[in-house]
Amino acid sequence: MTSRRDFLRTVSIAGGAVAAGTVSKVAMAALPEPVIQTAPDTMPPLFPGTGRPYNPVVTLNGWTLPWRMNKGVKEFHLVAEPVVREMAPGFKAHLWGYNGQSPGPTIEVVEGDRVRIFVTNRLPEHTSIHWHGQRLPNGMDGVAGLNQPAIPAGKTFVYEFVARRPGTFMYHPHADEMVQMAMGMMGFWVTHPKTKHPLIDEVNRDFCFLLNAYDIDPGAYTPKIMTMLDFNLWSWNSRIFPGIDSLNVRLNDKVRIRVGNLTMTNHPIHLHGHEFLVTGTDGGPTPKSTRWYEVTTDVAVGQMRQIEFLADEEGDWAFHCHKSHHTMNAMGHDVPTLIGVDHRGMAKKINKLIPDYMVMGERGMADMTEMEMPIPDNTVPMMTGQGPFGSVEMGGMFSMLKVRRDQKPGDYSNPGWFRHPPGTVAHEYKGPALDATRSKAAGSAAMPRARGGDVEVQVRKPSAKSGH
Ligand SMILES: [Cu+2]
Repeated sequence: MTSRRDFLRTVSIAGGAVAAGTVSKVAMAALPEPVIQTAPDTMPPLFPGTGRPYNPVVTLNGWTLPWRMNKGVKEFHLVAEPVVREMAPGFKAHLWGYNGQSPGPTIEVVEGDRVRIFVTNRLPEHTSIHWHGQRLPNGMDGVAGLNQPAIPAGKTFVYEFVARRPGTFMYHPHADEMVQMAMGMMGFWVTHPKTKHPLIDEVNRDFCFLLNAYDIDPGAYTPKIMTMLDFNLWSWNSRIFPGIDSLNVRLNDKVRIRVGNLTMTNHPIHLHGHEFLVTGTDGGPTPKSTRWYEVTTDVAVGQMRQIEFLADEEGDWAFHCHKSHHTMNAMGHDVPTLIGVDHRGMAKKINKLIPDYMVMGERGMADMTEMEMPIPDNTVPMMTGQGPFGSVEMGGMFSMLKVRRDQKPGDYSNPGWFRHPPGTVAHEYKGPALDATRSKAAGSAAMPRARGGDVEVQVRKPSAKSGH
């Protein structure tokens, strides 16, 4: 039996695409050697060595799959397999993915390319791949049972079609889908336009990532696959803050960000400091007449959105999902609200009963980092990240757009923290204090009530497991 090491060669993608001319006829008739990448770093863009030229994307904490040209056909080899993904430093998850990672590598092709994708199944169960959003022959659509037999464990299937329209796409299994997507099987696909497209602008930086979610108990490694809505890890490309790389750009770069959502809920993606246009959806580039400026765009389940903006404000700008519980990491959220309750000394008393108890709404989530609450091994704190001014109190779907005057073109490295010009940072007011007098009108309604005195609601609703 050949070992995995013999079969799969680990190749750095920095070397670029495999050139067709260097491979013999016999080799071209064989399966393309699968390229495996296990590092969770954001890899530099893969410039095409063969085929039509295009401006490549950068996959956040991910990479692009090299191909080989075989008589004019772009051949890729995806290997569906169990992987170990570092979701953040100190926290590894046992997921399923492709070619060493979850999500799988980004596939980049050009409009009009004939594409042949070999899919080898090294999972313990059958699978298939659906090419989400593509125009293709019905038998290539990848719904197991409907369009093709499922790919049995150990077998390789071939998909082949022409990438007919330019845009932002995804791929994922359409066999035992709930389990396989809960385990992290998905990937990004970009079809670049073959000529200048009236609705697709050229950009200096083109980023992409998938929204995905997991339910992994603190201290555990494997996602719970039966979870419907109450996931506890909200990730971008199976990474959680502070494990998500920042998007580093040069001042006045035109930037495109493509986002696909393969979680079970919607995510309002919010950018600070800039306004953007939604220039593309699942259906391709949006007509110019439909575009308006926004700072948040909702990406619903199964959707793709591409946003574009001019990065013309220097700084470290937050970029995150606007659902505040999606910028938290694993922890139970059945915690009573105690804001307004004088709980001085209470934490100590409760701690006698529940050792790790922490009061919320008094000191902010900074306690999580500063108190160093004991947490199980292989777990990241619920909210963390140390910024230049203290704890950022964030987790999950959070990153930064870093805009710098001196960031070199083509340089995607992290420039460090922004150096604020003097006098441009919010600071403490040190003048005389004012008595906080409460306005008589405070708390009144638009009209006086007909009768009855003040009523204060004292009820605490019973907690219920709810969706997100
Ligand atoms: Cu969200």
